[in-house]
Amino acid sequence: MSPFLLVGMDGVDKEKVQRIVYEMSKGSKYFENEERKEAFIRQKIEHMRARCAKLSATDISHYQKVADKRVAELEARRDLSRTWLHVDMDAFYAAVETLSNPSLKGKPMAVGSMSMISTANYEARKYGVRAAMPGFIARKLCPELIFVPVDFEKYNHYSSLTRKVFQRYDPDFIAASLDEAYLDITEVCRERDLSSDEVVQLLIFFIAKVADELRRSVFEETGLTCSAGVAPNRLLAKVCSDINKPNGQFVLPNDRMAVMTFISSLPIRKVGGIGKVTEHILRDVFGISTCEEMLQKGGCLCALFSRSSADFFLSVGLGLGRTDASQVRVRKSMSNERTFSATEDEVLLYQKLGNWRLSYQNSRIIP
Ligand code: DCP
Ligand code: MG
Repeated sequence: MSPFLLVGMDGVDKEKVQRIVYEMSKGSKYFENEERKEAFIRQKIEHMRARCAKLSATDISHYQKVADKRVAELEARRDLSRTWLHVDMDAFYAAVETLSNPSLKGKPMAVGSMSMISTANYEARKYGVRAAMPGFIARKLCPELIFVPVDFEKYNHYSSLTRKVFQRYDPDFIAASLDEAYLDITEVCRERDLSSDEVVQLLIFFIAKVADELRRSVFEETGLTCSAGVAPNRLLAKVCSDINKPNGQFVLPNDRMAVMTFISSLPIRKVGGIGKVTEHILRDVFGISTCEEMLQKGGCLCALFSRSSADFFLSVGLGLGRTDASQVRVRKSMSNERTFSATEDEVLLYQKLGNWRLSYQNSRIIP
């Protein structure tokens, strides 16, 4: 899934969208809950600011040394030997629905219902319509919006067609969801005599050809477009696949300078794992809005966050991410998501949970 809620929403009148969303959700349970969450975050920010203000000069110098040491350790583990490709289908459910009903082409449409929509095509996004928005708000933003109900069987079918293509590039590709996957294309590049010794521009050119060919095969075999990002690790590949979406690609070569330049102005929210809350905290407590600033504020981050969180932030500042081979992964959990209209009916909720538990017990688990 894409981390950017606003992909395809350039040029949208954001103020108008915000006003309509505000007016239509004001007073609802959802709205009250959002307000509660915001109050909690504000409190957390105040608390962290107070902790920051209490740090003495000695504390600051101590944590700066801690940060410098961790940055050096992380840098020493930088791996530029692999080439990862992240592929993400464009407006997936909506594109599949348009394939089976071409009359939808060019018209604003959303997959879902008046209570909740799963995604919207790029025509609808121009009006501010997006995934996880109640359909009645979407209709207000775009009165001619067409609704199509979800059909998971269809999405599973098309997903398996895309996976047949991915498998040809990396038999151990990692499927992150129905519409996205990570492929280690190091071997494919090697077979084509592309090595990291090539001049960077040449390397970009040849890798782009591989990505282009993969996307073309997906289109030929499914009729659907996708976007791709290529980078030395999975975290960056995912960021890259969103840059030229839809139906585009971006290659970041396996070169430290290129990575550091890329990361220097990258807004932190573009990085998987940094959501709305973390973005808010990092901005309001530390004044961090780009990945590079994670390194500049490294001392404060080490002082206020746990070791694992601070390490994650510092590694983002260095443009590091996972490069390890995909292993056969054992399923550790299962989840299912359904959207209800507001209810306080406990009996109904327990009944639903019971039904799902039974259907899971009967389902086959493929690790
Ligand atoms: N999806 C969903 N609920 C969400 C987000 C997504 O049910 N909150 C479903 C519908 C999407 C599919 O998952 O079609 C893939 O999600 P993406 O985030 O990749 O969104 P799209 O593929 O629709 O659009 P794009 O990737 O072009 O931004
Ligand atoms: Mg997608």
